[in-house]
Amino acid sequence: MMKTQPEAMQITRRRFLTGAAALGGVSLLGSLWPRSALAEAISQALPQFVALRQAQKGILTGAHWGAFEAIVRDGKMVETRPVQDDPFPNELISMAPHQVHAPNRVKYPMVRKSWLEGGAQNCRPELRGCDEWVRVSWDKALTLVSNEIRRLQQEHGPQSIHAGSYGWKSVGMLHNSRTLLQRLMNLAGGFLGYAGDYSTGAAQVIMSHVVGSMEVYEQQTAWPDLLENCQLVVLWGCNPMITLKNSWNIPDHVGPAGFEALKKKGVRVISIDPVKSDSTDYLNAEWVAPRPYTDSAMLVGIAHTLMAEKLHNPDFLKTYTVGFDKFAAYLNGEQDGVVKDADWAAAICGVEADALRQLARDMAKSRTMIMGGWGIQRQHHGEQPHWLLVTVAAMLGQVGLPGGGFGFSYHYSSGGSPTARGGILAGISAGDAPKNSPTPIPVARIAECLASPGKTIDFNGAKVTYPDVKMVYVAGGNTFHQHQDTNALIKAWQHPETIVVNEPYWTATAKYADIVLPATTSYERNDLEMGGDYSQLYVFPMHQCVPPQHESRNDFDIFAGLAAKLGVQEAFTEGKDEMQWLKGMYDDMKAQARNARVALPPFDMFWASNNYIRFPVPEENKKWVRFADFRENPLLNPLGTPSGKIEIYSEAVAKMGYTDCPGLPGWLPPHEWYQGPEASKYPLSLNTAHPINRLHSQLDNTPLRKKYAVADREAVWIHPQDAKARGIGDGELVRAFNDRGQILVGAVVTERVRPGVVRISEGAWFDPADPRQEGSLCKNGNVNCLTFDIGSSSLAQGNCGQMAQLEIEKYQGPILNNTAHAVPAGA
Ligand SMILES: Nc1nc2c(c(=O)[nH]1)N[C@H]1C(S)=C(S)[C@@H](COP(=O)(O)OP(=O)(O)OC[C@H]3O[C@@H](n4cnc5c(=O)[nH]c(N)nc54)[C@H](O)[C@@H]3O)O[C@H]1N2
Ligand SMILES: Nc1nc2c(c(=O)[nH]1)N[C@H]1C(S)=C(S)[C@@H](COP(=O)(O)OP(=O)(O)OC[C@H]3O[C@@H](n4cnc5c(=O)[nH]c(N)nc54)[C@H](O)[C@@H]3O)O[C@H]1N2
Ligand SMILES: [Mo]
Repeated sequence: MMKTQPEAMQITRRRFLTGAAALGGVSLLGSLWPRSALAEAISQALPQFVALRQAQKGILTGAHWGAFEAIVRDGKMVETRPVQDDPFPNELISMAPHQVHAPNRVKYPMVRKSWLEGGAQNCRPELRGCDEWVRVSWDKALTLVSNEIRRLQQEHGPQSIHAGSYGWKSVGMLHNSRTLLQRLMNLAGGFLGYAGDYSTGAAQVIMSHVVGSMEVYEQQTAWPDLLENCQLVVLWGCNPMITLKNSWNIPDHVGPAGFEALKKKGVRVISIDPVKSDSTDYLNAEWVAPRPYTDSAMLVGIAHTLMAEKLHNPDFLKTYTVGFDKFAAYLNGEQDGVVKDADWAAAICGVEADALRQLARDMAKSRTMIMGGWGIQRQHHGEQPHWLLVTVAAMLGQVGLPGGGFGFSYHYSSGGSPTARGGILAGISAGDAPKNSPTPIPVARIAECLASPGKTIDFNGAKVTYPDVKMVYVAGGNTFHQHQDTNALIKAWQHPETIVVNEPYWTATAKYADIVLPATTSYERNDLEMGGDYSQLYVFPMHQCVPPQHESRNDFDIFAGLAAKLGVQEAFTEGKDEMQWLKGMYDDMKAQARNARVALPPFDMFWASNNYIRFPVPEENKKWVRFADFRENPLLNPLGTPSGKIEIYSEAVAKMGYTDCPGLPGWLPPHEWYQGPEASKYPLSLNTAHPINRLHSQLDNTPLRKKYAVADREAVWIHPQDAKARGIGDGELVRAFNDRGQILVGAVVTERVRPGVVRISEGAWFDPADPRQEGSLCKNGNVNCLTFDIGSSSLAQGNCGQMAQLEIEKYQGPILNNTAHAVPAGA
């Protein structure tokens, strides 16, 4: 990717730079050269400083969906252009103007009427979501919030304030709302935080026992190596062409480009998914559709075939793993008398036994990369599928070989994009937690924690007791979208005395708060962000495109304002303003880059040039193979497990004594599924994949919605057989329901789902027809009204958002307007 420059030219170009800097800094430079010329000149001097080759009309910034130039006219963002470097630009980028100028922005600080009148302790929490709103001044709002923080710290201690605030916020290393909230709370006396995340709750905990690291966020075998050596890709519950659209940082989109190359090369791909995904189409993959939530059984059956047909690699198992003997005994049914062969698996997973056997043979005869997605672990007993994927990969014996093994992040933030050589931006930190800070709760146990203070649960070998939470503070997350069993959440949400939400928009979480503080979008402030989560390939400036809209403020300024009221302003800001923070971050990154022998321009010049940095990628990193060092010398490079090897059997997990996650992986029937007792009433199995044209709930309030909404609601994909049996036609309104809730969705009748499966993507904003009524119909189709809220197991306590049994029927009730994106009365 990097063009190399002859040494002599580099020197003269560097000299040019020194001379230019000596002229006296940026403002002068800026006036001597137009911006584009400046960028061009620096680029020639420093090849890693990429000149934008487009007309330099736009303002360079970025988002989870990509880096782009924003075109601003008369103070309004009107258009966007992806940066030319982006190998796979993404339509979501075009929604930035709609984000800024959305009609449902929170315009002013607002307080719920009963909270304002009654105070925290007489706030009538049952009126959250249906009370009136009162506009207050910023000073009043900050006084109310800071007084509450002070009171609770004094009277109930830090465990009474839940400020974990899980969520995907916006990109930016300074204006990181969640970290800023935690920074304030640490200075104010501490807070209740969380452990884990919604993405990989089950997998990250079990993987640390099985392979000694979270694995899900590790760099993957590099794409160039994969393209050269891999003969078979198995996408296991993995839809990369969709999930790679967005990244935690600004995406480099090297992953989708990798898959494009894979397709061009004609590498065989098999997709194992109850839904025919866009990736299946794009990659011309063979589609194998198991019954939902039965992957563990399917994997056990495949493992049995490998063993029975002697397709496994005993040498690899002996040298690099522990516990295969116990697993073999499980497969042979030595304890329970049940032989878990392909026929046994087929009866559970609904894929024919011969197909399972063939899959095992194909994987064994080819250089195979098993790419595991994460939907399969966002389930009850979600620890098992990834543990079994590693076990099957270990039996195949290709772990650590070029192009083979398993990879759990090819579908996420472009894992496998080779690591660049340069510097890394460190963001603003949450600071040190005070000594008396409470033990964090598993992130997805929030509702149970709010509802059941004093209750003790298991968590990865430890016990966690829920404190009595009096305040919840959310900044950069959308609890009413992310969390399971929305109706139970609403009840739990009534327990705290005060709920504060910083938000750019009137999301359901904001509507269910007591105090809402209007936050800017990332396009209204200056920031810096890395491009490429795994590659660290780019440094992007995020230039402010438009002024803060309405009365919104940056989260940094909101928390600095609260810090001032709490007497900790100096510690919060360290006496630095926005640009001083950014310069500090840049300078640290630049020093690292210099140590890696990559020269960068001074900050002011970088900033003024409206340009970005692309670091060089060393050749050896393009050949990097995950676990190669372990394979080469397992004694010198052991894994971080107790044995130093892959643990097919984990003594540590076994010792915890959990029946819902024993020491050996296997098939454990889930809480709800098609063979469970609930299936007679609720025969359909839910699939809640991540949305194609959103990031979770983000962008639901933009015109992109027209692409997927059906009858102005979130879509439900139904197999023609299931639709016919219920008299449902394509495009019609459907009520989807179970004992936990009911939602309105629009039917897409399609053979892309396996019969018995319905797909409703996560992320539609919750919009109850009557917020005063328990279990009211959600008019927009928030799927979490239907999911259940239990932990994946006593081990990981991950969420189970990717499963539930339900029924659907044609909707024949009164016409209900969708008000999900409307502003509440008085706001
Ligand atoms: N059923 C089911 N549920 C799921 C999932 C599933 O597969 N199925 N997936 C789960 C997963 S993996 C995840 S990661 C979660 C995602 O859950 P969230 O991370 O909560 O989802 P987002 O929609 O990204 O919410 C981010 C919120 O931050 C706000 N925001 C953006 N920028 C800023 C800012 O600068 N300042 C402030 N104050 N706010 C800002 C946005 O407007 C938005 O409301 O959902 C989980 N929920
Ligand atoms: N466009 C877009 N990209 C995103 C996000 C987004 O919201 N939108 N979110 C980002 C985030 S935070 C995360 S965590 C990742 C999520 O990445 P993942 O968790 O991997 O994504 P999902 O869409 O939840 O699930 C991937 C696939 O698993 C399949 N699946 C579900 N249940 C089963 C099952 O029981 N068996 C099998 N075999 N397959 C099953 C689904 O049909 C889907 O095709 O994506 C990231 N990228
Ligand atoms: Mo996630």
